[in-house]
Amino acid sequence: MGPLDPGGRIQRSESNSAHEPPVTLDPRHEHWRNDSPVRILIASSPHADTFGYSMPPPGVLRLGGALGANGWDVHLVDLAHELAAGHLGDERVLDESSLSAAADRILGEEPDVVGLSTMGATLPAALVITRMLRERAPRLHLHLGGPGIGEVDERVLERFDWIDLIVRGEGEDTLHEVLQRLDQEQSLEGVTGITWRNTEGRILREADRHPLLDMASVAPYAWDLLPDLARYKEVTGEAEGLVPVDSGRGCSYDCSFCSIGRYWGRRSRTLPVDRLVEEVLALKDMPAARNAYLCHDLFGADRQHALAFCARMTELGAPVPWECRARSDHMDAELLQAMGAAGGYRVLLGVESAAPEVRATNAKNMAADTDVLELVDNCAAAGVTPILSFILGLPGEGDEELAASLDLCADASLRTGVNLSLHLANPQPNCALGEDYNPDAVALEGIAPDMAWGAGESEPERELIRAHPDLFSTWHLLALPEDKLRDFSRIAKKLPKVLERYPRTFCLLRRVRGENALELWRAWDANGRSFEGLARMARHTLVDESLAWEQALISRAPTVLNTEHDLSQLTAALRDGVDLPAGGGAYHFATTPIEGPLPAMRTSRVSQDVAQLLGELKGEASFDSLTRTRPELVQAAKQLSEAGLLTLASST
Ligand code: B12
Ligand code: SF4
Repeated sequence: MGPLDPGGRIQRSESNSAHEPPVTLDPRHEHWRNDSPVRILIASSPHADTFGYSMPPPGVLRLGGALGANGWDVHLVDLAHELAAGHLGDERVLDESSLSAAADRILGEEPDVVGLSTMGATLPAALVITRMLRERAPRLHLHLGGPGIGEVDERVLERFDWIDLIVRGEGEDTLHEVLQRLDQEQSLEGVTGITWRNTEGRILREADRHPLLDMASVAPYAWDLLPDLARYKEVTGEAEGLVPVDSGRGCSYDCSFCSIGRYWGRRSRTLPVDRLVEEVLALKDMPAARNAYLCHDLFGADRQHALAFCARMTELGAPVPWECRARSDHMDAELLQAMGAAGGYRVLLGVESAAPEVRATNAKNMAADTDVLELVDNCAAAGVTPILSFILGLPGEGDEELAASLDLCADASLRTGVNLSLHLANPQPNCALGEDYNPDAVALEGIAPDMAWGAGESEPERELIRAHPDLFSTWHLLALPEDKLRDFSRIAKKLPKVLERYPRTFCLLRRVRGENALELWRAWDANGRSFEGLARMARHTLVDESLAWEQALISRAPTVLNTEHDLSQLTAALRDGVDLPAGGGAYHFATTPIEGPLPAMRTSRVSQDVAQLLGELKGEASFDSLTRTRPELVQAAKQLSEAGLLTLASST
């Protein structure tokens, strides 16, 4: 690290090379590089989240495309992928040694300027790597950019004097202008969108840059500058073949817990329909690509754009499946139908809380008439799987509001194919929660907020996090009583899994015990048994039958169920709050796997004879073996097979 000299200039005094003289880093007065064109390297900061490894970073790809189009000698390195691929060490974990290898990997490209792309979670690693870079190559110009740096820019420059410049917000035009100035050895004064250190060591925050108004001008991805997508998928084994598409940027809202609105200047823009269609269709020619992941957080904010995109994809025969992210109040039956027809198969929806007051306190501004359960039904009708996202412990949430959210999760889980995603409120920088609660926020051992998963665990990162808690509130939770935070964390981890596996049994238990979802959760949590154990403790025949049914569905194996209750009435009874099916009857059901893009099961009501026959045929592997062992059953087995109730291979 270079100390500040008395004149306030940064003196780069430490060098690994005995031949290298100390240099001052000031483009106005010094040749800080040789005379060849500026060579810039953009790297994404390393991260140990497996899902993260599986997708190349779209921001870095766009920057590569934009700088290349402007004639710069640009290189890209995705350090998350390099880490996972074992290129930074066999251990494939973030530690002193892999961070050091990351610095060497960057230096191996012989850049003049290095820009690290950071999220809040990867900022500590970015700082460790850039510190190493400064020690090893004092002449390098070191930049940071990305969503992790938008608001802590001045403090980062004040405290870490090895960083020269921070780009705030959209990077394409800003970086181009910075490189032009550096290339011509001109001052950076007045370049909008940067915070930087001048000759006197003063930190200057230039005015914000206006976000690009027209996304038509963004350059195509520089796919050729990163490893092939197939390498990404090979390394992580991710099977969905997801490819991120920079489909739109920004958000005009300012929800208290989210930094996206502020980072992108509270403006939402979309990639023009033709460009978006083109970028999605490009997946067809990309080995290992299957599904497009539209990155814009606000699909449907521009409804005409969303409908036009869907119409075009439908005309083309929906050749590429895609998923997106949206506000619940921007979706409705018409748009969802259009999405489903166009290949849209999944949408992440921010619900945050079931309580309108909590949403209002946290500036969600969700339309008052949004009916989440109706929305889920509309998703099911359109064949689009909703992921409902909730945040636990937001300001304004008490037990009553929390119970309402968990009840909503339970009710939604009774609808077909819902995914639930529960999070803890996290006062990260650049959002209202960060501003209002940062000084009191707490880090709790064993509970990393989702934003921080997979990062901040190496000693050099931890040292920075400990020394600068105000910069790294990505690791913090709201200052609520510890037992409450731990309770939220257990709910977030365990409840979605139970509701995805046992939606009926959970809702049935809630009903027969006369409890709400929070009370039932607490009873289960205090009991310490598995959920199945808790259900059996109820000693209630319908609960037992519901559990057996759901276990059969989870097992994905064909199963016969003989019950006292008509299970075909159960879901509707729970969903609509009408009488539960009466006991004392004799019902028979068969569960069978069905073909489709996602694993699914069908439950059919069958006669006693069929149930008996299916029971007898259980364990039979093929028609050939059946012909040898029980020839008298072959004809009946064929009929069952044609009815979709039996799956026997035709030959061994
Ligand atoms: C796609 C996406 C992913 C992908 C790809 C990640 C990646 N490395 O790019 C996946 C699914 C892998 C992912 C994972 C994670 N993500 Co993510 N992700 C997104 C999402 C939806 C879109 C990002 C995007 O590509 N936008 C489009 C591109 C063009 O924008 P961009 O990357 O920001 O880049 C532009 C500018 O920021 C700037 N810029 C960026 N880097 C640099 C560098 C330099 C030098 C310069 C000059 C400029 C610059 O210029 C770019 C072009 O204009 C955003 C939400 C959002 N809308 O931003 C969340 C988001 C970025 N993710 C987030 C998080 C927390 C994560 C995880 C850390 C979660 C976790 N704990 O596991 C992981 C990290 C994994 C990893 N390896 O990095 C948070 C970050 C919050 C924050 N303030 O830091 C966001 C904002 C979502 C949120 N919940 O708020 N993510
Ligand atoms: S949660 Fe969604 S709507 Fe709210 S600010 Fe973030 S991106 Fe915008």
